[in-house]
Amino acid sequence: MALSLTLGIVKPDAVATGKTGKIVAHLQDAGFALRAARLVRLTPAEAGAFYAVHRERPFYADLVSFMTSGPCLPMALERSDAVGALRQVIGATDPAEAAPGTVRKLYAESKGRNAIHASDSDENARREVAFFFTESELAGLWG
Ligand code: IDP
Ligand code: MG
Repeated sequence: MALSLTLGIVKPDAVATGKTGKIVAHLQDAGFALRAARLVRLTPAEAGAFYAVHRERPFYADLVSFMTSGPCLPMALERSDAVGALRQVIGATDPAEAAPGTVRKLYAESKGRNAIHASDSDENARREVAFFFTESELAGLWG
């Protein structure tokens, strides 16, 4: 299958507890190449826009508060079937339900503070990668 890109984010809980390196290594061991990455402290407006699809959900305010609580690490990740593969590698939203060996089973604290984000479709991956990275940062990966 052709190579594709997806967006991952090491979330503020995992950055604050020093798990960034282990999570990046886990993703690389799973066949992902890191094509762009930057530590950022999101503003409430940025986090709110990124998660706008969830704005009617009861956890939205907590999610925006959590995602702005400290730096996070957005990453453009490349692999064959990148979107589907990253969802497999991160595991279920709630670490209590995540399969053994997944990033969330290994590193997440709770359903809200769950260590990592991953795009859920190719369309959203394109939007989310473009949310954080410019074309020049992506070095022509997407023509
Ligand atoms: P996903 O990250 O596995 O795609 P989504 O349903 O898209 O899960 O939710 C986005 C994020 O919102 C989750 O990763 C988690 O941080 C938070 N979240 C989702 N559901 C809940 C909940 O029931 N309680 C608290 N936080 C939640
Ligand atoms: Mg989601």
